[in-house]
Amino acid sequence: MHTLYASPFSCSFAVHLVLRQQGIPHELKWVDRGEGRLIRQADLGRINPFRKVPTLTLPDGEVTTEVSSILLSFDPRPRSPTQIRQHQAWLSVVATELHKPLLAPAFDAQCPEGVWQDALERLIPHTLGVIDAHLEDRETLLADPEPSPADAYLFWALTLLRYRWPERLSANLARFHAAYGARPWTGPTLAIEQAARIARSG
Ligand SMILES: N[C@@H](CCC(=O)N[C@@H](CS)C(=O)NCC(=O)O)C(=O)O
Repeated sequence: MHTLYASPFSCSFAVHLVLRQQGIPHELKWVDRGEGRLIRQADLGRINPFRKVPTLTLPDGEVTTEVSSILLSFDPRPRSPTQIRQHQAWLSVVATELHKPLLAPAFDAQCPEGVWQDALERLIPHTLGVIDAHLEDRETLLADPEPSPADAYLFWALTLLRYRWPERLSANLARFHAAYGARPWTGPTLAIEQAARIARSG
C-alpha cells in the first residue's frame, strides 16, 4: 500500500487528490507543520531529510518526495513528448510561480507579510492572468477531458488563493476551480482534509 505523509490543506493535498482520483489504495499519515517550515516530526527526516510533505512511500518501500515529481509519476495518460513537456511546465508554473513565492510564505504564520506581499502585488496578477487566458477555452490545463495531476496541483493552489484572496480569482479561474471541485473524487478528499484539520487544531 502507498503511504502519504500529509498535512491538511498543504500541497500534499494535490497528491491525495490524485491517489483518490485513480483509486490507488493508500494510508494517510498526518504530520504537524512546524516553525521554520519544517515538519515537526523529526522521524519524517529519516525518510525525507527535507522534512516536507508530500512524502510518499510506495508499496515496495521506495520513498518519493517533491510534489511535482510525485505528481508527474502518477500521470495516468500515455502522452506525446510535447504533452509530457507541457505537463511538466504546468507543474513547474504552480510550484515556482504560485506555491513557493506566495502560498508557502503567506500561510506561514511566522513569516513577515513583507516577504510575500511583493509577490502578491507584482508577480501574481500576471501569472494568474496567463493561466486565466490559457483556461479561456479549456476545462483542464492540458485540454484533456480527464484532469491531469497538474490540474490537481492548480486546484490546491486556487483553493488557498480563494480562501485568502477570493477577489483574485477571475472568471476562468473560478470556473476551473468549480469544475475540478465537482469531480467525484474531490468532495470526499476535501472532507478528509477538513476532518484532519479540525482534529489537529482541536
Ligand atoms: N520542495 C518541496 C516543498 C514542499 C513544501 O513546501 N511542503 C510544505 C507544505 S505545502 C511543508 O512540508 N512545509 C513544512 C512546514 O511548513 O512545516 C516539494 O516541492 O514537494
